[in-house]
Amino acid sequence: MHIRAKFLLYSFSVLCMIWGSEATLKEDVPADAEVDQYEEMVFIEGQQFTMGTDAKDAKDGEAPSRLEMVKSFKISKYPVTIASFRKFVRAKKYKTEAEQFGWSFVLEMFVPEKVSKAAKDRIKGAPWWVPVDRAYWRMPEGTDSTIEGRLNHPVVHVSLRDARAYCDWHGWRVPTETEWEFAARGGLAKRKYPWGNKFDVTRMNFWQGKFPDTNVAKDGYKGVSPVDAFPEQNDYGLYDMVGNVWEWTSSRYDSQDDAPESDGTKYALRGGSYIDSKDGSFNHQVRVTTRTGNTPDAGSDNVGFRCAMSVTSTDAQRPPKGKKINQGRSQQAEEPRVVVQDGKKAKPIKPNPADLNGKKTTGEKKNKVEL
Ligand SMILES: [Ca+2]
Repeated sequence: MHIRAKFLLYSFSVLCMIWGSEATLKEDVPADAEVDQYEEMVFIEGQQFTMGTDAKDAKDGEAPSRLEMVKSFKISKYPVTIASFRKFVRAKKYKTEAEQFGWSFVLEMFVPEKVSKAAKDRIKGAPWWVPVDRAYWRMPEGTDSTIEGRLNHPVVHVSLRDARAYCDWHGWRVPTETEWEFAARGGLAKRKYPWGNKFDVTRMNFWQGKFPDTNVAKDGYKGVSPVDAFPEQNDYGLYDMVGNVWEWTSSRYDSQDDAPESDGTKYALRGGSYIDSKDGSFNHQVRVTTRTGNTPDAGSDNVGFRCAMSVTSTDAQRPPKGKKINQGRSQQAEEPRVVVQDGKKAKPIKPNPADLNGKKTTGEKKNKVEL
């Protein structure tokens, strides 16, 4: 081979090696407007606020109301999108827990009939959750499903550990439950929804009809919707806080159930999802205090997350909108206990999908599931 040709071939090889070695660095992932527009964070100035509710229909620890303190922080304007999560996966070659398990829960309505019929190990009391092989964020309904046309949807089938890994990559973290609720309230005190006390069908994705057989979807979506399908929900400019998908928080979930939690620590999820209801007649009533809990390896097609980051007073800037709020005492952060993954990747049955009130059914599925 001619020397010049050899040199060119060698140079090309070196360039490929350099490109390959750096392709996993965050800064080398190409900027993508479609991704970045949903990665904006909103500054929230800390203060004391009333968390929870004293409503008679409160459940799962929504009650009683109590005063809590929050330090100033930033929180994602939108739930993390599929596009953003894909960027993270490409950069880190990350495998979610759902991929490691080899399956995840999908609502039966979206499962192909032959897959649904073949599925075993349904959850007693919640048979509409189908364990679908190979369902994960990139194939939300399992084999042959795709994220094409859904890049602006919230990423789903993600565990708390997956959420932490994503947020860590950005230098962010998963919000505490207190931060999440304070952000959702949008500067309003003791209101039922992020925008006030009046239910508004045009502002969130929830289930309309008789669950699980009828889904009239007057809100335009039978399943998960884009993160900006509905207007911003409060004066902080936050989208999709209630409805669409549950969101992980970093806070421990202490059920009102007195039973000892010997089967795994649970963490709080907030916001409700597309299978939840206006009045709580099935699943959960979607409102600003709605909560459930699950173990950190859980995931299903109605669970996502957003990120947060701590800020100091010198970072102070006003929220883009909202009421003037006063700086309060610092809050004791609700950082979770560190949970070490046990390395068991192939559990026959994962923890529950969302909307099971934090009650876990085992692989035998003999436990009563309360909805
Ligand atoms: Ca809907």
